[in-house]
Amino acid sequence: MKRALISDIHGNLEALEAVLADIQQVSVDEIYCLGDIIGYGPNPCECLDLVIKNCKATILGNHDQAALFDPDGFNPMALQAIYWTRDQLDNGPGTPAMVNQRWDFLGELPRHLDEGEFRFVHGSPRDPTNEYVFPEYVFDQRKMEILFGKVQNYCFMGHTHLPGVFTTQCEFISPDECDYSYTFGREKVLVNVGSVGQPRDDDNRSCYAILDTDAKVLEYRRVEYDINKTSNKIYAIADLSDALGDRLKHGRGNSRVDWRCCRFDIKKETCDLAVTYRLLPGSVSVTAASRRDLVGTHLSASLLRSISLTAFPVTAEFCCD
Ligand SMILES: [Mn+2]
Repeated sequence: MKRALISDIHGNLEALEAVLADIQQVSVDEIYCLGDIIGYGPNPCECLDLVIKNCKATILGNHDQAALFDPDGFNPMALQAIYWTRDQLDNGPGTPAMVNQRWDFLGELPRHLDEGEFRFVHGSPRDPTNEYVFPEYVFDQRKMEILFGKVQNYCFMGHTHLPGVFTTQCEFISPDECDYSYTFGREKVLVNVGSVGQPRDDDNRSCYAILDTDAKVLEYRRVEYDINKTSNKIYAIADLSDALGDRLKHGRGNSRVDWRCCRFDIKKETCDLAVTYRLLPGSVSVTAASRRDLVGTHLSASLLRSISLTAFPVTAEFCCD
């Protein structure tokens, strides 16, 4: 069976329509959605309607959950967007029955789905809704062992918006590094399928994956969509920060130290002071005492206060994925 795995649509209708059109061309049997249908983007109702119509199974994402309940750990930009999204869901287009259908659909979403050797979650196999599995976690063998301990064979997830395959050898293999195709062996894998509506891996095209459950092959696909159309909608809505439109054009989340820089630096054990990290527009400059302080961390407000400023320059913004 061929199954398309989409995730992190985030109210981006143009991206979702482009991906659904691409899926139609490659003939899959069914579509699973791994959560975050809404939040950030300008068309939550329309995206929900398309997911309800097209997806055989859907998992609850943290933004879907935040629309239903009190948001937890959201920054001001994400918080304002989720309150606006709630308002859209309450007053959105369609009949009162459609409004109810959208809320009912969200309210009944499962947190995970297990089908034999396949597990589907939004965040991680340990905490299916909220935990991130970032590429740099491959540096933390103990953590990866715990996560793999929660998986029978193959686990599929979204949440970080960073597509790639984690192996039990503590590797992270991006789509580029496997030529967009990965064949499963007997080893367990954790697979991030990437984001349809807000890619963050420096490629602004929508990302999704097709899983052939018989051949045990995963194929990544990238799809172009009308980014300017979506961004302009965001710019026209006061409650959605312009930064949410800007980031679609760059295809990146701009809160974190680039893990590839960290990986490179760790191999060069003696070059702390020579490293310069990517500077991001409009971000807050900080420096850190050691590169080890930065690997695998979010630069949260508390971290910024606790770092002693000595060595190389690093830049970050506060964010909520
Ligand atoms: Mn997300």
